[in-house]
Amino acid sequence: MKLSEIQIDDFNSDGYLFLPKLFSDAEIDVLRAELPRIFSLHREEIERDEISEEIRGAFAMHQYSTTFAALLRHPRLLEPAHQILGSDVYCHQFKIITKQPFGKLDFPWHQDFASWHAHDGMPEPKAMNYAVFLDDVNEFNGPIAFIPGSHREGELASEAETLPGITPLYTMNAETIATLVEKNGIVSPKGPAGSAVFFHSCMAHTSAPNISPWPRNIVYLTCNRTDNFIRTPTRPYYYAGHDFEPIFPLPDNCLSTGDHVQRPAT
Ligand SMILES: O=C(O)CCC(=O)C(=O)O
Repeated sequence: MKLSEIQIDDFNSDGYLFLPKLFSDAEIDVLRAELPRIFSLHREEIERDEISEEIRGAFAMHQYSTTFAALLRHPRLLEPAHQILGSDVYCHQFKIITKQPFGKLDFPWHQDFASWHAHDGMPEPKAMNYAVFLDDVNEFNGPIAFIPGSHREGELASEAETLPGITPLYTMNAETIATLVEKNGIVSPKGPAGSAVFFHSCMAHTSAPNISPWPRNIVYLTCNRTDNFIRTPTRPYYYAGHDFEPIFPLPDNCLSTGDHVQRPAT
């Protein structure tokens, strides 16, 4: 799937692009059917709150789910990645962030590039996120929120903040966010399951806890340009990919052919 010039212009100006219903209900059903199995696995790639055991997310799902391995190479994500990043790309991170009904998980304001730069030695903000909603996302179940245009400021000041269970996140202070919001406001792309949002690695973003009875699962594929590979791969592979080989798209029907049918859990 190729993005139009207008879509690329919108992405360059706003720092994000929202694509309602990029994936069909049938495709989302195939992905969602995998979630109970994935979240029941006791592997280091599955992140749980140490006290409440609340699941926060699953990382590197392509290693233990053939269905998600197909999504990782889906042409509706990878072809736009090639267009926007202008090069071959590899997978820096692949994760499901889950917000369970009435769950506590939130994310303070941050730019992803700040953490990738500081932790992983990523030279430039030439990686970005291709996110797919696995559930309907509304104003109550913890949607992601952006400051449009904030990516044009480049990397801004941030401080490493320790959050339960994950490597410290480089978060932005209230003053920086207030200045950006004063200029550009806040938007929150919401929509039905199957919708996608692609966003720049310097996009300032956040998300609040889920105050609703509805789950909110979003998959994030982070693609990095192969020539922008990370220089200090010190974190585990599931936080920062150590395999810099380019990835290429599968056929468009890769989620509906049955080829992804699950192998037994490892
Ligand atoms: O899914 C979310 O609520 C936000 C996730 C996020 O910002 C991140 O993983 O960097």
